[in-house]
Amino acid sequence: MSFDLPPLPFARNALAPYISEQTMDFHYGKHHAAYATKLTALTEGTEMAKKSLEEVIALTANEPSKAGIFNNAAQVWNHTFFWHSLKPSGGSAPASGALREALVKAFGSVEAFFEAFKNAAVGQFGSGWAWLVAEGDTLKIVTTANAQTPLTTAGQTPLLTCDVWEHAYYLDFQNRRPDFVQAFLDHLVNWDFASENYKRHCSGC
Ligand code: MN3
Repeated sequence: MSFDLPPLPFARNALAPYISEQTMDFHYGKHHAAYATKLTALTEGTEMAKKSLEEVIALTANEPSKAGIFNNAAQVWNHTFFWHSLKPSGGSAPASGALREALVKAFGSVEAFFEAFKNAAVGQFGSGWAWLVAEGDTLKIVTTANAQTPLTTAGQTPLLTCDVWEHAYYLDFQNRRPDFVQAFLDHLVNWDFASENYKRHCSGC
């Protein structure tokens, strides 16, 4: 078994001008692909190769001797989750429904959520990720460094993520991470995906 690069849920040019085809060629075609290739090479012929991606992440998290496997496995998972967090002509916010209610309850208003998410994403020092997660009956914004993922935090269900590694935005925004995060919130967020994740979380409560 190998850890294949999952297909993109949209065409490589579908998110332009906010995420250009050139960025997708590098970010998906080179970075994401390389994590999958390295993970396959690192696990080939071992018990890990028979596990699911989620199992590999759980088995290697917080194990310094397995950091190479963890980093590549988590980055494969995080990137696949990120692509599904995006869609052409996305953004704004869910007009109605349980997730909108939960956002208002947790952050005061949808606008306040946007501001808090942007501040967290911009404030993540160096490479990492900004996430909207569900925990119990509330929502939280968390950031993770490098390949870290809320998947390994008991009780947290990731709903949505924004990749804030420089490779995610440098070709399109250079050093302007705040502009990239704003474009993500205004034009790219796939709220249908976040709502589905939230529904699954709530059915497990
Ligand atoms: Mn990335």
